[in-house]
Amino acid sequence: MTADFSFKVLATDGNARRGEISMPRGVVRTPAFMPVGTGGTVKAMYMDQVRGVGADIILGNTYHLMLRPGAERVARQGGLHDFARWPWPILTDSGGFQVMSLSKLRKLNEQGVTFRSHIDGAAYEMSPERSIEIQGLLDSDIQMQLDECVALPAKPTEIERAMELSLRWADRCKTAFGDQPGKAMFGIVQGGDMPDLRVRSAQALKAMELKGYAVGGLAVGEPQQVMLDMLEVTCPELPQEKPRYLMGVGTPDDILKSVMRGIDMFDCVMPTRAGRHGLAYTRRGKINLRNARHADDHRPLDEESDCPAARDYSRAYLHHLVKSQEALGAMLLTWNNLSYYQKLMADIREAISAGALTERAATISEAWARGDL
Ligand code: PRF
Repeated sequence: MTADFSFKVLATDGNARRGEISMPRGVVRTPAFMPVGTGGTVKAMYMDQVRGVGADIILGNTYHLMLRPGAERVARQGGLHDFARWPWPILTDSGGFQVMSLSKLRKLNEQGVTFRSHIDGAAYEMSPERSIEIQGLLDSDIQMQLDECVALPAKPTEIERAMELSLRWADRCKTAFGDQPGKAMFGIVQGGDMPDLRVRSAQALKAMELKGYAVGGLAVGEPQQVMLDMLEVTCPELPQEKPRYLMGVGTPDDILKSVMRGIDMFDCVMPTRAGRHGLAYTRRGKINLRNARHADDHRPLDEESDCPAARDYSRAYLHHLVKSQEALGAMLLTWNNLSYYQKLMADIREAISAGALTERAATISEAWARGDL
């Protein structure tokens, strides 16, 4: 642990990097998967369990926390780490993306966004400066610039307008954030599915000399190959010595392929949300515990896992919990899924150090393709 924020590449394998982000609250081993803790909780998980499966950092959301319980209230409670009892690093998203997908009556202009809460219809304003102020009140370790993400497909003029606006907002966020040793503000590359816009966005952000860079505006409706193509044009434009975060991605397959193109950090609701919907991730693919074929199956999800949820409970019991909508069903499956995701990341990191990522990726996807045991 260090007083400042720093990133070190420890090993590379092709374009994939294994590294370490150090900051006062802890070290993040990369490639990293950040469990989503939207409203100050990783749903259906105790923080002990989140830590126990190997998470070094979790994600929180400016949008949700500003609406409820409010950023100033979290600050009065000593910040998000104390409030939620997660003393390790937290990255917060800036709110722009969530405003666009969740709020009502949104209006966006140069100054920022005005919107109404999806909870009670109350009116709010968010500017780049206010987003950074809120992330500071939360005491977030890695803060994100306010950006505009357009869903794909979109018109080239729309994509370009949003990308340029996001660059101006990046500059304002950089000024608002100032110099905070031990913390970081990341810029977000936009540019939709247009390679030339992606390159321009990445180059302009690189010139701002930020402590890290995210790739946004992907996994928003385009085919996987388009996302991968965009990573192939974007990553080479970003500085080698800074962390790269692909926002809101993804499936295990998306993660493997994105790591191989140079991404270091990920977040996604998939393992937590799927867990609450009766879906289990395993080495042999996804298992839908709602299916009647599990009703008399005494086997655990994966007897070789070191996660109790995967190893110690029968599929018959998990099926029963899910069918009866018991809270414990969501809890056990979320635990299993986050454990699976963290194990995947640990395998990826180890394979990079061994210079064997391509082979390991093939082994992993062959096991998925073989299907359930
Ligand atoms: N911008 C922000 N948050 C995000 C995205 C984005 O483009 C995405 C897109 N996949 C997820 N979360 N600020």
